[in-house]
Amino acid sequence: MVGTDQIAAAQAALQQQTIELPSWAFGNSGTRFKVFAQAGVPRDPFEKIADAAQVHRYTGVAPRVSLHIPWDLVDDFGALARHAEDQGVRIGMINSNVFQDDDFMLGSLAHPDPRVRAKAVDHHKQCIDVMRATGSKDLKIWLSDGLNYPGQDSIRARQDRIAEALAEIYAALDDDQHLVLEYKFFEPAFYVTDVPDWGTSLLHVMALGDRAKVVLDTGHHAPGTNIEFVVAQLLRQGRLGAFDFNSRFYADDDLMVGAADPFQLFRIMHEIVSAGAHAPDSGVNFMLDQCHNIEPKIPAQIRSVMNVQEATAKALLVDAEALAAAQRGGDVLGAHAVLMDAYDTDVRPLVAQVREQMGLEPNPVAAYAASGYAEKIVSERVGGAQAGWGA
Ligand code: RM4
Ligand code: MN
Repeated sequence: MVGTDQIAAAQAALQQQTIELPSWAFGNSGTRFKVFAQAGVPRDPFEKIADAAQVHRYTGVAPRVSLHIPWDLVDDFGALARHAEDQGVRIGMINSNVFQDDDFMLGSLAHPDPRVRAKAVDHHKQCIDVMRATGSKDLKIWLSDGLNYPGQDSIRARQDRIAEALAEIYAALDDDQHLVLEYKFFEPAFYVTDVPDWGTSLLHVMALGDRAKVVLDTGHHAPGTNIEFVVAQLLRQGRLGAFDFNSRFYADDDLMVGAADPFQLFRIMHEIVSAGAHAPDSGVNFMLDQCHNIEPKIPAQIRSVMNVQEATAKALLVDAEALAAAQRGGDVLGAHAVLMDAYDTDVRPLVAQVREQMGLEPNPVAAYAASGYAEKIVSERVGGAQAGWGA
């Protein structure tokens, strides 16, 4: 039975949990066919951070914003970091981008031409400079490298080139900075993706050192992949560095986390909570990697943060003792029932109470809507070029 102690402990843990926001969720985005413009969208990284700060203001648990370079390039990163602080947030991970330059058509760190590889490594060194200027401690790398046709390049040589380039990037980091390597099973390449799965990412980061870990983007797996199993394995190795949360129906859909399969999100959070990896000092950075193409962006981020909180709350309500006893006794249905009891709990009142404990409005969606911020940015942000993902 879940007692009042467990509920209080769950609420305390939820007050400590943080979820990082992606700057690119606030700019315009779209599909391969069309990037849709929304009124009031930020024109620059300063405005993106202002929007992200709204999400933190009403949820209380989203105090960091990831930047994407060069999308978020500014002349003075110190000023951007101070602006973030003024808004009550700070700069989180720095994401490199070696997938939008003509030079990278055949790859970046795996490219057959050493000149292009050097250019890709240099871009990462530029990102490390941004980290120094903003106080960010994490460099996040996702490579679009791969092959479309058998014979196009040597599969093995490309792994060697990636290993060599990553070692150079890792060596350029300061001692208190970390590198996280993201994997994705396909797209934009179709025949071979050079970092397609957690095994490949893990091999590369293990070769680098203790400050290198794996990023798990929930949308980057083949249909049917048991993501909580991957989570368990990476946690066992101490190599789960970060999550990119989102939802998928088909491929890398980048929809709101918990929208497509809330039960999967619960199962993931159950693995996290049972390993204690939800604790703020666990070294796992929980962040969103989403695009809001047809829905308003700030409310969509608020909703996403709430979805992660609710899945975490349910995981925190699992009766761990009863579960362990049922598992030891081989009670298949009893063990399953313990988990389902937690999943079937309506945790919305519990999470609303957490917000009140933190001095916030219980309903962040309603509080944001009532604030008038959405109308304000539509009327104020006239002129200039809206930020977009540059596709
Ligand atoms: C990639 C990957 C990265 C993200 C970019 C925008 O598919 O998920 O994490 O930075 O998209
Ligand atoms: Mn991602």
